[in-house]
Amino acid sequence: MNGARSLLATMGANGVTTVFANPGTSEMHFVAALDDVADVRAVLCLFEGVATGAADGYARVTGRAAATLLHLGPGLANGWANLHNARRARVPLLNVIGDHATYHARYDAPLQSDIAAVAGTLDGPVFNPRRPDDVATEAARAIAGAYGPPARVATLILPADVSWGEVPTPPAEWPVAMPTRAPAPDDDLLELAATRLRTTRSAVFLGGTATTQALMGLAQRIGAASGAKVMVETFPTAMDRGAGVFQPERLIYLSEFAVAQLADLETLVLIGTNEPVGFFAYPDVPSRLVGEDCHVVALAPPGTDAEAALAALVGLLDAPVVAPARGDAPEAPSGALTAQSLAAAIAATMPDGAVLSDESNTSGIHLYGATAFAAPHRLLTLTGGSIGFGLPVAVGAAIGSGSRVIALESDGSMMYTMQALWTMAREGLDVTVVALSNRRYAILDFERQRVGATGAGDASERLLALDQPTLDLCGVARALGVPATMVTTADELVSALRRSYATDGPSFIEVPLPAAF
Ligand SMILES: Cc1ncc(C[n+]2csc(CCOP(=O)(O)OP(=O)(O)O)c2C)c(N)n1
Repeated sequence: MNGARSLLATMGANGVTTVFANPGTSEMHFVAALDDVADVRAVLCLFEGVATGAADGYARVTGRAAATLLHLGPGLANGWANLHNARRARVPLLNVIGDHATYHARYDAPLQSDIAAVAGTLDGPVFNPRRPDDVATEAARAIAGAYGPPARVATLILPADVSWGEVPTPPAEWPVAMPTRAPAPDDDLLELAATRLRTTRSAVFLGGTATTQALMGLAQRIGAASGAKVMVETFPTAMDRGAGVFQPERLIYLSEFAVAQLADLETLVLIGTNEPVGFFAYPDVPSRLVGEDCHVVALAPPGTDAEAALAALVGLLDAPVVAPARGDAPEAPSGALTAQSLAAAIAATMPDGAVLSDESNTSGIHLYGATAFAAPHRLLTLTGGSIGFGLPVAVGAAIGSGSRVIALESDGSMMYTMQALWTMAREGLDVTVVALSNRRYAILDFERQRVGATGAGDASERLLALDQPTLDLCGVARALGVPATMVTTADELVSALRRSYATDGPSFIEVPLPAAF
């Protein structure tokens, strides 16, 4: 038995049974060992950003870590942006990076780089076993580090000679990472939060792991008993939504409006997340969104027990059970394709239990409202602001959940990681990709005004328009093995969506839309 095989066996023993991979020479023993370890499924991704985003998506829908397999520093760097999104999503993830053999490093071969330094920027622990018989324990430590709490991107750097070297005495049982309990909330903070919720203009602010139906239901009771608003962060990791699910008010993305939304609050109680701040700085707009006099109570920061905090507040406030608001999903739309009819078409046709990977950007401005009473589903959003997350996350979410995934993908973002389509085709994943083609980086038109960057001449226009040549998105999808169709009306979109939900495997629907701004 070699080090690579002991890694895979340890992963299997710890439930890390899916690996999203883009291998090279230094990972060949890991690849070969896959034939010996049946309980680990490896999925080939044609770009590292697909592998890392898929591991993020898998964790968002299962709560469990998947692994990546990446090739030295350059492979890690190619995958870094979606690891950044995963870090911001606070999901568990085991990032496995092959390296040169330990004795080869000093020769400064072409692929040599400081992998640990790059991995260190992900805020998770980094492990680097130097002998084959250390691999299993270090891997178990890395998996424990990934689960935290808080959940993190943990990295295991595996030198080639550690991978191919013999493990002299394999353990009788593979080491298992022991789960660690998330710390309970502080009693004094609980009392303070309960008192302020009752006596001041306040809001409970949810994020992180607190956006499940069960936890949002507790928050709803707290809101009803205390008079506090219940809000949710702008970009939740995985949020239950739809008919029968309590829907908190979402913090608006635009700082100018978010400041107004929070302006009258005297108390903000944080559950599962940190204090909200502006996505960017803008001239004359504050970075902090709450008013100066607002008392922020960090009751359950990331990595602590959000459920215990909410349950304790329910108890302290003696909060009775309340029914979620009722409403109807929109009718299936007809007529022109617009941001409104797109949102209505998605909401009207959504299959029960679907996962919505939302990278619709400006074209999706009506989506959140329209889907409030759609069939129950789970919403995954762009936690770290690094575009190109939606298709890779859809891959991982489809593999992890086994449910229909709808990936709403704006054209500019899609072009970062469209290789994900090939993995969808190869693995036969039930993903409906809805490609929103406004042929612009439309949000940047708007951002340009917001930051006060005036001047809109030909040179700057060429950096915002996705034309000359026009992107043939259906052509891209077909080239990567996914059947594709372009719709021209809302009626056609509704039919194409219904057809795709009834068909196994991926499908691709291109929706031409006018720019929303
Ligand atoms: C990795 C990364 N690169 C660049 C950006 C900057 N950026 C933000 S939005 C955007 C364009 C988005 O265009 P598209 O996905 O077509 O959505 P639209 O704005 O047209 O709705 C860009 C380039 C980013 N957020 N992340």
